[in-house]
Amino acid sequence: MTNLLFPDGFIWGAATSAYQIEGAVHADGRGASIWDRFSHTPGKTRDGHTGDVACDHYYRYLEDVALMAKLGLKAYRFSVAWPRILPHGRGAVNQPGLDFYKRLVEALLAHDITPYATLYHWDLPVALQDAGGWPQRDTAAAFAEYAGVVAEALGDRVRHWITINEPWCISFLSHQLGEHAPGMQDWPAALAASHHALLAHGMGMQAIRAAAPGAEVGIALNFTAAVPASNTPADREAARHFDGHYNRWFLDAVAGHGYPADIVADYSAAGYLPDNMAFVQPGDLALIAAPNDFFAFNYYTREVVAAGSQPWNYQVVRPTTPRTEMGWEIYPEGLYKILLRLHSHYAMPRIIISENGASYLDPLSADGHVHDHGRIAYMRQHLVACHRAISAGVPLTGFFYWSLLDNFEWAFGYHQRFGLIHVDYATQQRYPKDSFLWYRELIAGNGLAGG
Ligand code: IFM
Repeated sequence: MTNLLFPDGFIWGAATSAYQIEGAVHADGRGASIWDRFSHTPGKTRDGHTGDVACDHYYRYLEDVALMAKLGLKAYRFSVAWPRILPHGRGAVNQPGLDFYKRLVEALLAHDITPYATLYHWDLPVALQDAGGWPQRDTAAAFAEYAGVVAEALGDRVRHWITINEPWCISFLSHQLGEHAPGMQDWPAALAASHHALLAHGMGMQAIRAAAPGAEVGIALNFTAAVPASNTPADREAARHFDGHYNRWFLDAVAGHGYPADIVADYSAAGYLPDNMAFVQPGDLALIAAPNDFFAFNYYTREVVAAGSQPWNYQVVRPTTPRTEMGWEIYPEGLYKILLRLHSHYAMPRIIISENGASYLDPLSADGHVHDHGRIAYMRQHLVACHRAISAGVPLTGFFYWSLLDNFEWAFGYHQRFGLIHVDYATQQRYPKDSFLWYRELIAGNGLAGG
């Protein structure tokens, strides 16, 4: 039996993002984002699903905060929708948009739930996309303006900020693979976007700290553990590249090591850097590497990679191990290893897991229950990995389950369910799942004795 007691004051949280839950896309002066446009473009999301209504959280936030209180959450990570605040991306501030987040934060504080506000979780205002979007350097400057506006308005009540969520997704998933908005397939644009998303983080941190002195700020990177399919030099070379592309590209830059030279060389050899990293201007790397108050990351799975004809042509191998509904392998060992690596190699002084969770489609029973044993097992295994890491000296201080509610899972629409709370989208009724009750017990006991 594993003893799963966590350090006193451990931050037990849950996370969501604006476009995935809020709905109300035309309410109170909100502008359009690239996800409004993308999801309304035929063929981009499963069954043409959009976030137009989502979980209707914009109107039901009080009910949702009451559920958070029932769960005993210590902290809630939400994102602010940039187009609610600056409908055209820059310039005139839309006060009703700010007021919504003020009301949300007040409700959280009234229940002793610490707000963690993410400023960018992928809903770029379309006006900025039309001016070039993330491949354009100016988007980072626009982000810093926006960050300053929000921090100025909420900074007396919100002390914890995450600038940018998952820059890998913002750049490569969205500009090279084309699976997310804006749906581009262009390596040089994706690489420029990756740099500008990190630059936005650096500039945004400055803006937040200027507007809200004493605020604690970080970025949320997403990591995928990379494991070679065999011990052959060629497979290990493929895993090196995969790890560099998904993880080190962002991590090394944020940690002050600059972009990894081996990956720059791989991208150059592949012809992906025609301008030879000209997007990196003097001073950028120092801005990107400015110390964060905490280091946050999201973890879900690993990939097993085998050699291709070149490191960047690696192949993903699919072992027949258990997977979640997303098809993502359940691999808690990867979380443990990443935590140790952040500690031993990068000496991160304070670490937070800003997302970890699993999609399962367990049905709602006639009596209003969802018996989501798979999710509970996933959570338990990943929390055991966290606990092992803490015992090994890793300064892990918080864990945010993804997600509080079932919600709009981007290109998968509503066909994936990550929530602790089942949402019946036809009625907008919320039903806490068994995992909600399990997590509630865990939070109340600050872990599980004999867990
Ligand atoms: O739903 C997403 C979230 O928006 C970002 N991180 C991964 C989650 C699951 O895919």
